[in-house]
Amino acid sequence: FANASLGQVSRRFCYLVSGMSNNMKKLALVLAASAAMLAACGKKEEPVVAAPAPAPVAAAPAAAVNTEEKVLNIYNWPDYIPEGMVAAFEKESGIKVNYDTFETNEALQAKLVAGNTGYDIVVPGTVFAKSQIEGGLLQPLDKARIKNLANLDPALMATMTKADPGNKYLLPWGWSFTTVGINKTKVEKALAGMPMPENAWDLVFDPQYTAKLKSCGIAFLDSPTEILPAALHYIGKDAYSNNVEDYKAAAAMLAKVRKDVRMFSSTMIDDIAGGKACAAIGWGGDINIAAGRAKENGSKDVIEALLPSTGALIFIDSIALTKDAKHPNNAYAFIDFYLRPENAARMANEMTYNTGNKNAMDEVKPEIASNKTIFVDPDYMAKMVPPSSFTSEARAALANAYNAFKKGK
Ligand code: N2P
Repeated sequence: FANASLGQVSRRFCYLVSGMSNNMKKLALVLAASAAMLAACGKKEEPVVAAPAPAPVAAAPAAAVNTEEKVLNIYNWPDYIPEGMVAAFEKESGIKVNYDTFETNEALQAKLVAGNTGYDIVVPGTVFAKSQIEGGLLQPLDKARIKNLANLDPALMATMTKADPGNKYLLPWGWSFTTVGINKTKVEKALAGMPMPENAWDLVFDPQYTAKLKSCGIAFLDSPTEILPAALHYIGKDAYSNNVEDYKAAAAMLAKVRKDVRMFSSTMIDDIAGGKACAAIGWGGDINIAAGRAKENGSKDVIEALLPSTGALIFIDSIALTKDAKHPNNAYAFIDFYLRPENAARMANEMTYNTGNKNAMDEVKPEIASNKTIFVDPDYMAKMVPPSSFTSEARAALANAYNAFKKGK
């Protein structure tokens, strides 16, 4: 915490507790030592659990009886729900779910801004959700209708108040971090005796390494708001900077590695597992999925999500109701279903994503619970870059920087 402001410290502490609550022993220790800071985590927000928000106008008259057509339209990221979970909900509820996917926050943003999405539930990262709330694109949740809300980790909810003051609009779907993922076997071969860098970000941002790894394939997420924050962080700037000059500096750094980047993709699980890329800027959960898939396919290669010495970038993808959702009652039923501990445990076990469900740990497999890239250790959590948001000026600057980078200019 050496260089952190008090705000940063308490924010990081909230993350820290969020990570720890998955490990009750450690949590107990911290609680004892830091009761005052924990209280501060809770102070900024309204009570998370069962705080009845004002009922949305449309739903008020018929709260008890669900007269909606038995349909629910969900728009979520790919590879982000265990197999059969939608079918299980459909069977139990009689509600037919249409489940579509988007690959970047930018794509979801464009859809929401265009309006009439037809979707009831969407899952934006908090980095985008803040402005979507402010822009009236989402509607407040009627928390009285979500009884399993009590399963959610208050520390994670406190963290989310930065995007959603009072926790009125958003609930966590899944969280992880943007980092460097590698096929270690292939990377070591391509480096040909050159030692692995101390800071894993060097593998994708330092030409000394990228020049070697281009032979086995470097992949970047295809999203300005993923790559620029990582690049800014790498050059020692605020990952969510509002300074246009910082974006120019990041673009200059990126330009030096452009020729070594083989592909831009936001669904690179198969690319990594199948050997098209040996080093990637990707999402922790997806990299772990790739590792599992490679094993299933009989590969002996070791695929790993790395924990860079300077930290990775946390993201929290959040459940939200669109402003014009046609099936809010069905949406509440699905949200409550998703927040059951057994479903959160499946998200961890099968999708290697953390959901912030504090009552799921009993059902999480030991090999998942002990994976430090899924349930992050508190000391590493303190190094992570927490999510923030962008001004529209910064959005323009980062889109320009990204486009120039991708075009190779
Ligand atoms: C995709 C998970 C989305 C993470 N599998 C990025 N927000």
